[in-house]
Amino acid sequence: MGLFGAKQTVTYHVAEMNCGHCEKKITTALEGVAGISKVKTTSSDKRLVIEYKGEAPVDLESVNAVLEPVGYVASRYVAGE
Ligand SMILES: [Cu+2]
Repeated sequence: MGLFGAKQTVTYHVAEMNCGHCEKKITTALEGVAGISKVKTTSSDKRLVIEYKGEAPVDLESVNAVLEPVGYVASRYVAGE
């Protein structure tokens, strides 16, 4: 847990997340991965928010090891993009 139990999140961009079906597929793929406590996807802005448990955020490489087999690639998220 972070300080005072604050939620720790990391945000990524998933270019091919276009609809609710994609959201669900990505969420399902990432939920249950060690270190991930919650996944939130928003296709309207192609945003993937991962709530994690450990000290370090779940890195892009780990996320893509899970997403690429189901057809998606995550990248660094830039606000307002
Ligand atoms: Cu879709």
